Amino acid sequence: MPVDFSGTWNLVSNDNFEGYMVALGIDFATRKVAKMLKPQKVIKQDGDSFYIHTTSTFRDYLLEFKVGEEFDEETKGLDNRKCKSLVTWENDKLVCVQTGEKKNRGWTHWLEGDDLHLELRCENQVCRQVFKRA
Ligand code: YOG
Repeated sequence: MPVDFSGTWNLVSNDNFEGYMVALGIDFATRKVAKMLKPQKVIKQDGDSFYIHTTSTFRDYLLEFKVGEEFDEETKGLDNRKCKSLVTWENDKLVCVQTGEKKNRGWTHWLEGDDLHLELRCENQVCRQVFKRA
């Protein structure tokens, strides 16, 4: 049985989100608001097609992609950069590399027990988020 990330997930912990946002160049006032948020993720997975909608009271971000197919990503409402993104499977982990202005940018999703994990990387910063099913 392949791993299935589908569902509605609520953020329960968010380690070093501040460092990740600083690495992305997010200004102080925006960071102050953003770190108070408890985002929710709605994930729809159909084979290798993904829909990941991250929502909050402040901004939301929708990403749709197919595993193994590079796409143009514009991080609208986040840091507003353009990158070439590619998501691949590494065993049961979903790994995204976001090639662009920022070095070492990307993220990894995996399941651990009943929890959804997300590691967000930019330059030398790593943010670790954990979500539980809503
Ligand atoms: O997830 O790309 O699931 O896209 C990263 C926030 C905060 C806005 C959130 C809004 C980066 C202000 C998306 C937070 C900080 C701060 C809720 C992470 C930038 C700006 C949208 C992400 C992947 C994997 C799918």
